[in-house]
Amino acid sequence: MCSPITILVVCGILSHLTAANVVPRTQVHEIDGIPKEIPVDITPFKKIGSKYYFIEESVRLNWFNADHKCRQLGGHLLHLESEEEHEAIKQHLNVFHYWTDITDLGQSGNYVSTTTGLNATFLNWHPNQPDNQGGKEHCVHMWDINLLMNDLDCSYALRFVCETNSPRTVSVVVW
Ligand SMILES: *[C@@H]1O[C@H](CO)[C@@H](O)[C@H](O)[C@H]1NC(C)=O
Ligand SMILES: [Ca+2]
Repeated sequence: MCSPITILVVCGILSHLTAANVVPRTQVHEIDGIPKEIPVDITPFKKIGSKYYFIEESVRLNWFNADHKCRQLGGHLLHLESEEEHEAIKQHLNVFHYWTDITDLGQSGNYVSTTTGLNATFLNWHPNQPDNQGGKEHCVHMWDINLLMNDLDCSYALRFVCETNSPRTVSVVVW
């Protein structure tokens, strides 16, 4: 004899077993980037080379505010990693002053990337830089026609480039 409650429990188990017999098949794929056919809006970032950037051409900010603006957009200041990346981004820049994510505010002469919190690994200094002119140049920008690096007073208002993580696409197929 079953009480109504027992029957409910048994029926619950039976339906669970029945459902468990039909094991859905799943496959998970993870790929770099976003397939063209998937309409993902990544503005204001755009892909240049293999990374994603936002180039601020109209507003000029000091280094701290530029860093803040990039974070608000879900990114960080430009984090250059190679000569190849430097060449790619240069083609898209219109003037000769853009902040990067590098600073030696923590310890003069020790250039750190605020993206990684570690020593900057790619530094392509303009000739005779960094010179820490007047003892108050602690933020790094890309400068002059070749957009090479120079240390500059962090309070100067410059254009800047933000960068965001490269998107990855994860698909789950169930059938
Ligand atoms: C970072 O660079 C400084 C010299 O500029 C060096 O003293 C320090 O050990 C480096 N830190 C790491 C984690 O490599
Ligand atoms: Ca300088």
